[in-house]
Amino acid sequence: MRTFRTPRPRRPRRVVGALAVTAATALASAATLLPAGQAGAAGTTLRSLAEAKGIYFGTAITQGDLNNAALTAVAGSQFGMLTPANEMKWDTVEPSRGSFNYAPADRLVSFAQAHSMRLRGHTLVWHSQLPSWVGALPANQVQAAMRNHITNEVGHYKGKLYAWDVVNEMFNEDGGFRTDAFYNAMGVGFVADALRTARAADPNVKLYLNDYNIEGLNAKSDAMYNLVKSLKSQGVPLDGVGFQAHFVLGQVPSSLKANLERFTALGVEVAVTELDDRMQLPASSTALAQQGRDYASVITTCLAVRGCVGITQWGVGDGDSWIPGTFPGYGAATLYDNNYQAKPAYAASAAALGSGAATPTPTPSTPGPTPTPTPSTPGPAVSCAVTGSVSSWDTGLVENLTVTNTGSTAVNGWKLAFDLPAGQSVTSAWSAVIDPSAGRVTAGNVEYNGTIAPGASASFGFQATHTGDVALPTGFSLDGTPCTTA
Ligand code: 9MR
Repeated sequence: MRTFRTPRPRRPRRVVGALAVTAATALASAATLLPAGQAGAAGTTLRSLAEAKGIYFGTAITQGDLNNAALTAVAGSQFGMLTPANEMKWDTVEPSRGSFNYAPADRLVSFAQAHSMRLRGHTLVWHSQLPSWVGALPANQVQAAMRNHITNEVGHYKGKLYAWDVVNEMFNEDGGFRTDAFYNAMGVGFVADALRTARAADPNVKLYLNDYNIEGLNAKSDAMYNLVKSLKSQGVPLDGVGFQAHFVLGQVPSSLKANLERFTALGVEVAVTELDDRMQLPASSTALAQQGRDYASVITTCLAVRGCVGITQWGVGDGDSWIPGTFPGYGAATLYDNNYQAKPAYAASAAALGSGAATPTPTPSTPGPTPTPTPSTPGPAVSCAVTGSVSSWDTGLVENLTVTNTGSTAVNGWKLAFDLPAGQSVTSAWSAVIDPSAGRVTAGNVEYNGTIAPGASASFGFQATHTGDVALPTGFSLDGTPCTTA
């Protein structure tokens, strides 16, 4: 990790993290990755459509899936975020105490990087897929084992992930805490302890709590809400809440939007992390049409909630889904059939992401009355400072930048220009629109971070390819005024 010499500013309190690239950039990058025969409308992908709207669209895959050419062709082109479905779980990573195995997850990380996908880490602390040695520990050793596991795994993937599901599925359906090894040993405090340990191991990755059946307003989501509120009030590092969203056909909760919004009001971002929508088999055309409406409503809701940063479908096609194995007689839960052909829900999802939206015809400008200039006392000149960090691997890098308004008047709508080192080329960006992709580029604000009050900051980031020079950019200027970096 390289940083400017300045100390890192406090993590911004505002909800950030939605992905946004210019439509042109998104389509261009998706097009270069699009394999022949790809299902979906020519030239557009769920990924590019979602990114043009400022959110991500992701999927979960296993290392075994990497041997399936049809699956990887869809995964690598249609989705911009990848969650390893099993390979980052405790039973794979640390099957015996102190012995760590990252090879399976590393393969998935390499696949994501090769396809310029970002990654969600799943999951560090969970009662399931937990090796028996953890459950057999005396209570007074569980905290040390948990901390060691988190420190090692988060450290291994430091700088490579967008987010971690730090604690998964900690609640029972009635909102009580699940009495697993962690709760039994440490009580409710294990959640804060896990989050703090993760933050110490990677200061930049987003830290999430993740659960199912918390999508609507109910006792379980109330419990998550109260926990998040309490953690935030104590200053515990927590950036987001993941709503798994394993839905049953026709039962997307009508309170989804209100529920997501009560969480974002607490200062966390939200994401749909494991979306699927199961139906009784065989699937009828009526059911498949309903599934399209279900997917579309989830997407429309996320787009309508400021701070909803993206949606991940759990699995690529119906044949990869966990549903038939767990709910006999049910299935057909994803956007793709067993042969990776797009189902009606694909078109419904693409439409919800704006695929059919007509490009607005610019209104011919008839010269109207000249607006009277508002008398203004000239305020102090814009003044700014930029801090940043970069994490790189052989051909790629992830960079996070924070621009602070060091002047005394608010900035309303901003453009930060800077020079990328030779050989670096932006492939995707979040919380800013970056154009062009190389050379002297300009990052412009997205809707929700356009105003920077005096003393406040805006943060954004991008992923780029490089040819060896992984230095931070130089020559920053905010709306034409040079910024300091040291
Ligand atoms: O998709 C995962 C499947 O391959 C595993 O067999 C299963 C074991 O619990 O876990 C699945 O993923 C789960 C996820 O990690 C947490 N939420 C529920 C998912 C479906 O079971």
